[in-house]
Amino acid sequence: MAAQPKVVIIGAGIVGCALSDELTARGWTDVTVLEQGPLFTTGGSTSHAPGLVFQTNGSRTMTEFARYTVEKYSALTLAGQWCFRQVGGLEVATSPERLAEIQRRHGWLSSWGVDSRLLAPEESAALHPLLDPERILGGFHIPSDGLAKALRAGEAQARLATTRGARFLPHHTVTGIETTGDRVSAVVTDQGTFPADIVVSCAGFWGPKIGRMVGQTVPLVPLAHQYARTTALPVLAGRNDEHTEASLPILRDQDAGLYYRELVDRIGIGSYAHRPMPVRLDEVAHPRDNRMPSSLAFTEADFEGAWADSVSLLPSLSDAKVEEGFNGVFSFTSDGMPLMGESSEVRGFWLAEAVWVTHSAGVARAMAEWLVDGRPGTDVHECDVNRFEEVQLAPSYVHERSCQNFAEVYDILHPLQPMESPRPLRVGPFHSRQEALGAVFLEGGGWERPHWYEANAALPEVARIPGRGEWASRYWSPIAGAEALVTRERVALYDMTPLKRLEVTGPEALAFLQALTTNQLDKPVGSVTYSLMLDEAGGIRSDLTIARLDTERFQIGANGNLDLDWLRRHLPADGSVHVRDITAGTCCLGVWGPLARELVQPLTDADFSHQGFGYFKARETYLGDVPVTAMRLSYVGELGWEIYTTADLGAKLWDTLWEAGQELGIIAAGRSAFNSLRLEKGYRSWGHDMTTEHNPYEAGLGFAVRRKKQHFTGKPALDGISDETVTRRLTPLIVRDEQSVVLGHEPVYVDGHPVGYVTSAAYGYTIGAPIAYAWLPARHAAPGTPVEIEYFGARVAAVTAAEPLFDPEMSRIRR
Ligand code: FAD
Ligand code: THG
Repeated sequence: MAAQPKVVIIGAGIVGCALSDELTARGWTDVTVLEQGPLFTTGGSTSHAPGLVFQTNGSRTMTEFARYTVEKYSALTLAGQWCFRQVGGLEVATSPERLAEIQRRHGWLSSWGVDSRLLAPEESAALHPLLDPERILGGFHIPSDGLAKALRAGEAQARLATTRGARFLPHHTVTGIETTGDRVSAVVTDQGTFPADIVVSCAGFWGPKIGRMVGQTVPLVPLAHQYARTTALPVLAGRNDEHTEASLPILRDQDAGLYYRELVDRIGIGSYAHRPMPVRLDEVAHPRDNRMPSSLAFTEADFEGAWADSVSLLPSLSDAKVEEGFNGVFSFTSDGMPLMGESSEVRGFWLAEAVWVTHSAGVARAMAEWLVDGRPGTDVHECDVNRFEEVQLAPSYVHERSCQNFAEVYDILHPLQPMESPRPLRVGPFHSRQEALGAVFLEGGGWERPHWYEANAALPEVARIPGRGEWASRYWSPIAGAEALVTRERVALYDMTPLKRLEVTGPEALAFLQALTTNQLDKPVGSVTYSLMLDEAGGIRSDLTIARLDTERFQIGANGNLDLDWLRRHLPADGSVHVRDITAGTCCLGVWGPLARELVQPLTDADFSHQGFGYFKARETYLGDVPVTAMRLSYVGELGWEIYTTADLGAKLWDTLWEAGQELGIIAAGRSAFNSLRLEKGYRSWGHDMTTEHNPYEAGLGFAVRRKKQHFTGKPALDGISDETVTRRLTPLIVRDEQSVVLGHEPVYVDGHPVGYVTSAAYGYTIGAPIAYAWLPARHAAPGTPVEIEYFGARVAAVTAAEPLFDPEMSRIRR
């Protein structure tokens, strides 16, 4: 590829326009934007977006995307007209649950560094005088939110790009994409063919259709969403003119599924309070049909409830009526996040879809960084198009989950709240045993995962478990605490089947893994190594366990599909290394606790003593009738093994261990206990505690980096970085009040100022205190520093601690 690749962007909606600007600003100026409709009212979703930009999001990445969009569009004009008007954003609570929720949301914004404040009903009505203060319990004000003029912002960015060499070609419908080998080579339109080194599909809800041209699944669903405009309101007369449009804050009543903005002297109302209305792509109009593809006929009956709720919240609406409305189409995904990145199958085919106006500039910036610099400057693992498990790409799954996501878009969602349907999808071979023990399953990655077992309700330890607040009690039981204690006292079985397992084989397997990870893997067969995958900039892409099971065969314990994707992308072309996902055909039980050896040793001829089977060692042997791979490691920080076998023998493995464990008081334990135990030991969870935005030293994982190794991805970027030089640290906090168990994403204050945020949290049953891990500036990370965590609007006292919080001598594991 030339230094200046030929880029073709499909779609001139706000995302395509923003990307053309971000790319050309970085010096990639050979950019062609192909658009089937006219410019810039193309007929896509952008043509209709009322442009509300609310920055609040539980995802730090999404808030950062929105924050940058606000910053960028505030500085843009088109022919002297504004592209962003910072009228502020106001969310109101009409129920006690929502009142608590806006406190939580205020916490997120404080964590992510955006100013906001909570308001009393009268203060809310003072900001937005159309509000009936009697109808609300409180408000949440984000002064930097506002209104984007989506079409103007798009065109303004397109013009900037054009001055740098980009060209925009309207009335060009993309009909095909040509490939040479596994790379894109050209984009075919009804007006001719355009050679391309890189194709970026910014086709909005048409994404799946473009994806099909190269065999790429694009898991989004176009859904209609109602938007209506009222007749003129006397109370708004004279407030705004055609130029200013609006001065009141944008407003959301999420309990009712509604949002509002001013339109000079009218109100625009958007509703999510109707049935999901999925739209079939083959029924969508083409711009040449003289119909707006993204605007469907208004179905009045669906709006009736919305109107009644609107009049109740904003009583002056009773003088008005709906003047016109439409059902506007845009994209939804199964997890509510955008789709970004490069196809894993077709090199050079990228996409940026299911992106709101709100996040458009931030997404475009990250895409341009990714393309030009090789990595996005913001962590995008939640948005990466390759994040899904295969089962999550089934058309029926995508359809149902995306419709569900529409229904839940404004709902109050607990971080542990699982999807209800389609379930069950993935069940391991232990499932019937777990059901018999009263497992309470939550779902993750399509897997049914026990969180605790009702069969353990009779354990005497249950009575020792302290209670906790309402929110933290959801998807929790004191039984989980008893399971954690029994793990530390006796022995427990943990289902590790959902842990992603990859097999790497071939003559160059060692060299391949050495080059991609930080730790020394050139060890004898039977060694297990904890190692990090870094990106080129030294950011942590994943943390892995890598077992050398044979000279040319390794088994990796991974964090998700992105690990598989990353390994595949780096495979040598000569076929000397193979990577295979073996998760589905295998299963795993963690057997952990002080009695683990007493349990396992009698089942095998192999020597499971400390001398015979050392820590972080692996061996293939038999437990009873079952051929197993045993690895001596423990994410819960106890003596024991991960025992792997093939799926067909899983039930036999369970029964073998279960029967042998009866006299030792064995229990089955779930993920709730698991998470608590790992936090006591200070074991990180990738994606929660650290991401590509953090280097190993900041994350406290410098011990897994062998700087002496000749080369590994990210090594040069670590030059000059060490434990001593880092400016922020992942830090354990001990919460002083035993009942205050936080959940993650809460802001941490020092001397009254937000300085960091919580990543993971749990009650530590062994240490007898709630634990929270948090990112803090290094100067506040020294053990013993008093801090406060904001939790549902209250400040909870905590103190930084030295880690690990439990068993720093490793006496439990190394014996
Ligand atoms: P689009 O604007 O749809 O652009 C995609 C482009 O690709 C289109 O122009 C299309 O013509 C072109 N294209 C497709 N196929 C081809 C092809 N084969 N060849 C050539 N060109 C092709 N978001 C917010 O942030 N805030 C809001 O308040 C908000 N309210 C909304 C209200 C309504 C009623 C609607 C419909 C959407 C709303 N959205 C809002 C969502 C927002 O509008 C979209 O998420 C956003 O505009 C998507 O931008 P895009 O560039 O990805 O897609
Ligand atoms: N088991 C296996 N693979 C995994 C995990 C697992 N891969 C993904 C994820 N979990 C990796 N996370 C960890 C975190 C910590 C440890 C193991 C996996 C661990 N650390 C010890 C410590 O920090 O003291 C030992 C490190 C060392 O000696 O290098 O055990 O749960 N199979």
